[in-house]
Amino acid sequence: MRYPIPQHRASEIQAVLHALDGAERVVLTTHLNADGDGTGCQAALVSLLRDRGCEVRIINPTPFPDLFRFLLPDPDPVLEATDPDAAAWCEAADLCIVVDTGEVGRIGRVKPMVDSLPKVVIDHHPEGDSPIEGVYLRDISAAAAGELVLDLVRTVDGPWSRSVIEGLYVALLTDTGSFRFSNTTAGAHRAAAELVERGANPDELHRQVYGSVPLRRYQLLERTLPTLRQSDDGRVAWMTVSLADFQELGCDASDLEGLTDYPRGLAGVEVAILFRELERGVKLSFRSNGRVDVNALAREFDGGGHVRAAGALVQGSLDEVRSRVMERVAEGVARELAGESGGPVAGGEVEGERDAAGSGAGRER
Ligand SMILES: [Mn+2]
Repeated sequence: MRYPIPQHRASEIQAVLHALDGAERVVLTTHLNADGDGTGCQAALVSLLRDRGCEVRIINPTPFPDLFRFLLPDPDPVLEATDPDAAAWCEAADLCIVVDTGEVGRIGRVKPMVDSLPKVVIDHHPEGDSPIEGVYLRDISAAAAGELVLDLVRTVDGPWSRSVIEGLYVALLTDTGSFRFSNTTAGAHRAAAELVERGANPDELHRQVYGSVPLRRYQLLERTLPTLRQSDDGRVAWMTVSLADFQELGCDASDLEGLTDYPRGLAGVEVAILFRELERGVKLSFRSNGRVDVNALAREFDGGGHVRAAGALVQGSLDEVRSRVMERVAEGVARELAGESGGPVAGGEVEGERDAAGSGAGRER
């Protein structure tokens, strides 16, 4: 093996392999609004499980994203949860593998379909309030769930198929924000290096994932950038996406990707906020540059997430919500920086933000 698997992971991997033993029909699922990590892991796991003689279906709570379809092996393993056959397929299955979340609420409408199945959970988020019961491969120090799936595949030495190599590379690529977020560890680079050595093409995969921007995304930026503001003390910056612009341009949630980089990138900013006007209420996306725990800020509005990325859904008109939020955020930031014990807040990633409604509608990555 090119580099060792950490001991705590290795023992959990053995438990997962034990759970896979004898499984013949396996359902794979991930969180609402699947991202590159969830879908990349699924592509790899389909390949691994088929190699072991299993029949596999991917059944996700929201539609499988077109952007990541190229990762899947043939024949197409996706069965949409809205498909009338999905529940019946699950009923005859003998195992469910959940990737990139361990929270009951995050698998939405898939939950009742897989309730009675034994479960394996492969995740890199901290345990939440309502954990899924099952055999866990969890390590919050993993940059992506894909890093854990890679260790699983390394343990059994393959298959080193295109879906494994590209799926797991894309999982790492997307969850680390192209290897620049704070979760870009040596371990993430080692995992990526192994995948490149096995044939992943960084240039081509980056282009497939990030080089297909629709024009409307730049048009939305053109309309949104003029709303960029910075507080007098410079610590907070924010932008606003109006419902009218969003609808006129025919945008979807994926078009908001990267917008918070603009307020977050301003000199002196500790906290960036994106206000997104909805038909009912306002979606807040918080990002921290590392000194302020935005999970704590989001919790003040019944939201949550990670220390460096969090979200909330607030009822009220845009103007009213914005002034209320700015007031509380100014207080929160002042309090956090005053009480700072030195050093940046630990862990957390630009991933896993959730809103108070629990609908998962606000998830961006
Ligand atoms: Mn992830």
